[in-house]
Parts: sequence; C-alpha cells; structure tokens
Amino acid sequence: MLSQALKSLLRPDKRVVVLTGAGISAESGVPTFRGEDGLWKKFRPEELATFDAFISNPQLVWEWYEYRRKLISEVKPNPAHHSLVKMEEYFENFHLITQNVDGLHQKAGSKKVIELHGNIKRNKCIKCGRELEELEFSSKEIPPKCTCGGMLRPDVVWFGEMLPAQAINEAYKVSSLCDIFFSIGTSAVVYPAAHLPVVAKQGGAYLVEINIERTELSDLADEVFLGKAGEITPQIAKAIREA
Ligand code: BV8
Ligand code: ZN
Repeated sequence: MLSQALKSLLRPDKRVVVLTGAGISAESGVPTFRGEDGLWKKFRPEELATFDAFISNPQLVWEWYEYRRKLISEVKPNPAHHSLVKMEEYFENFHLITQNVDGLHQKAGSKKVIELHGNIKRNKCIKCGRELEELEFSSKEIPPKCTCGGMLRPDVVWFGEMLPAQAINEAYKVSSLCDIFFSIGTSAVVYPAAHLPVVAKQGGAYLVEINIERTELSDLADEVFLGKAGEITPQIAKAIREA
C-alpha cells in the first residue's frame, strides 16, 4: 500500500502539510464543485461564486448559499477528517490548509485550520465589513441587512477576490518548508491554492496525492493513491501509528 519511501518519512519530527479540497467532504454527502453531482451542475461558477453575480442577483446567490448551509448543517465529518485530527496530534510540525468552506475539519476536531476560501457559516457586511455568524441577524429581507443598512454576504472568497492575506501567506510559508505535502480531494485547478503543492515540491517535499481520479497534479506527485479519501487517509494514519 504505502511505498517504503513514504513509510520511512512518517516520523513525528517530519514537517507535514495537508491541502484539502471538496473531495474530502464528498463522503460526508457534500457535493463537490466539478463532479457529476457537482454544485456547479445547474449554474457555472462565474454565475454564482462572484461578487458581480451577487450584486446583479443577490437573492439567487444568497439562496444558493442558504441551500448549501442547510445541507452542511446536516452532515458529519467522515473518516478522512478524523484521520487528519490524529495526524495533527502525531506530527510535531503539522499544518492543515483547506479550500473548503464547510467547517468539517473543525467539526472533526482539527485544532488549527488555515481556511483559504473563508467559511460558509460566517457573513460579512458589504458596506462596513462587519462579520456576523449566520444567526446574529434578524432582518427578514433576502439577503439580510446589517445594522448599518449594508447588505450581508457569505464570508467566502469568490472568484476574482483576494484570499485572506494572513491565510495565504502562512500557507505559502509552511508549504515551501515541509518534508511531506498531502493533496487530498482537490482537482488542483483553482489558484492560488493549486500552486501550494508545486511550491512544496520545489522546496524538496515528498508530494502525495489522494484522489478518486488523476488530476493536473498527478504527474508531479511522488505518490498517487487512487481511491476515496475516507478509505485511504485512515490507512495513512494507521501506518503512522505503526511507524
Ligand atoms: C484570485 C469559495 C485574483 C466559494 C471558491 C486562469 C488561470 C489560472 C487562474 C485563473 C484563471 N482565470 C481566473 C483565475 C483565478 C481563479 C481561478 O483559479 N480560476 C480557476 C477556475 C481557473 N482564482 C480566483 O479567482 C481566486 N482569486 O485569483 O484573485 C486576484 C489577484 C489580485 C487581486 C485581486 C484578485 C479565488 C479562488 C477561490 C474561489 N472560491 N470557493 C464557495 O465555496 O462558494 S473555489 C471552489 O473551488 C472551492 O473553494 C473549492 O474548494 C475550490 C477548488 O475545487 P476543489 O476543492 O478541488 O473541488 P472540485 O470539485 O474541483 O474537485 C473535487 C476533487 O475531489 C476532484 O478531483 C475529485 O476527483 C475528487 N474527489 C471526489 N470525491 C472524492 C475525491 N477525492 C477523494 N475522495 C473522494 N471521495
Ligand atoms: Zn454594515
């Protein structure tokens, strides 16, 4: 299953970075973006996950996020999320970077999660920038209004928007310095997140990919595990315990 090369690297003193995408939440029942059950099926990304889409059709975009929030509130982390919690406990120098906005890593017990694309539970006012958790506002309008009168939006990073500077800077730093970089459940097409495994490889890291199919990253990876994150990640976590 695991190569000797990877097994020999699974020591507590190794610096490990994990990048996750929508694929790690698929087995929890959260649709991915580009899969056949994908969220983008009815609409294209440009039609929904952009500021312009929100301004031109705030109700549609808000309803789409409300639909996703409801779906996410009913799902649980899966064995892949739980395995990453164990890996965080095992490695002295471990960083989890996610493109996901579903908060399932935190729900599973991961203590430190670098959220590159924000979190669907949070909203912010487009006028004063105030951040509000989803239940903090009462206005019945759709989208709801902030106390300052501005419209609320989901606190996620849309296409064409900058990623939170602190998150992306830390992600670049730890990726460039790590010994092992795991890319789990991402199609590796959305930048700058998709650049992180390349930066890791350039920094000398051993690059491992876990995905149900090959991606643009597969040729660069030292090891590709073709299979479900919920089945493979626990095997990696188990090998670590036995290392
Ligand atoms: C920016 C939050 C610029 C919102 C998201 C042309 C070339 C290169 C780049 C660009 C370009 N044109 C535009 C760009 C920039 C653009 C970009 O990269 N576009 C891509 C599509 C080409 N990037 C941006 O706009 C970013 N901002 O660049 O700003 C800038 C610069 C200066 C000044 C101002 C601005 C912002 C990108 C963030 C967009 N927000 N989400 C929301 O969630 O609603 S992106 C969205 O895609 C999610 O965050 C998601 O996580 C992310 C990546 O998708 P994946 O996670 O990989 O999910 P996907 O469905 O694609 O794949 C799932 C994978 O899992 C598959 O491979 C599948 O095989 C696998 N899988 C499925 N099941 C399983 C599994 N694997 C394992 N087990 C399973 N069970
Ligand atoms: Zn406001």
